[in-house]
Amino acid sequence: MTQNATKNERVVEIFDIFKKHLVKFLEEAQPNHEEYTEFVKWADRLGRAGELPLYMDVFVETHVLRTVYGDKPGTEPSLLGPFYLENAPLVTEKPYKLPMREDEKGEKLIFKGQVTDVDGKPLANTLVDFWQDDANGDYSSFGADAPPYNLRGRFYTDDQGYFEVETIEPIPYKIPTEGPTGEFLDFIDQHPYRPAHLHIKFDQEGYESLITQVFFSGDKWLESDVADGVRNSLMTDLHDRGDHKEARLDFVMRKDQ
Ligand code: MBD
Ligand code: FE
Repeated sequence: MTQNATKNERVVEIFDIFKKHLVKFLEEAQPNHEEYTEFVKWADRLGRAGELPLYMDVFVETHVLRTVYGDKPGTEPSLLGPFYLENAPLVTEKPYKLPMREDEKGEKLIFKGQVTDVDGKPLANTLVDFWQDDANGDYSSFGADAPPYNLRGRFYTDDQGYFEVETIEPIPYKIPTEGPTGEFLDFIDQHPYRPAHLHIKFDQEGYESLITQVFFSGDKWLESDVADGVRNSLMTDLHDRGDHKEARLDFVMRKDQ
């Protein structure tokens, strides 16, 4: 017998566990064959509409994070979400400012923070990868009329692990409702909103990549975030500084393994 070179033991392991729980789930939920067929048609529409990443990141990603990273030290991770793009423009000129239009709508926001390890040692030259929605509630490159990579940028922390970046205040995000994901939201009677949030991904040699989000106290949707991405430790205050707003949050990265 020749060995099947592409057999993946981890897939076998996960599929076995999945089947065990699937049977338990079916025994409890007792979907009939018609309901099964309706589900397959809906899942097919979901995929064809390109909404599979959206649906997964809204309804499943939070559970992956809570299960695996629940009680580890360091900043709590939050959802990567479906709107991350690799290779956002590198911003090198200080003061850092996210790429935006000349007449970008929205309130100017200065966001700052310090990145350290779990012992409080500053992590200089950490790559900070930033993305968010615009004042219309759109992410660039995903149906927005904004130019590619608008409000997306990468920059490095200074020798004290600090960074400070100019952007605009994000607004609450309404996930698309006109497709199969919206259909599903109607079935479960759930609103389509996420509280306003900043997405940040931190990368540093020898440390676990940290993917997280920042939320603002007082937001109307914090308690009922459709994607369940809010964590109390990721909340900060927006301070009014007259012609702009300012917010700060510090971040803690943990070593690889
Ligand atoms: C978002 O903006 C988001 O961050 C997530 C996790 C899911 C859908 C839209
Ligand atoms: Fe988002």
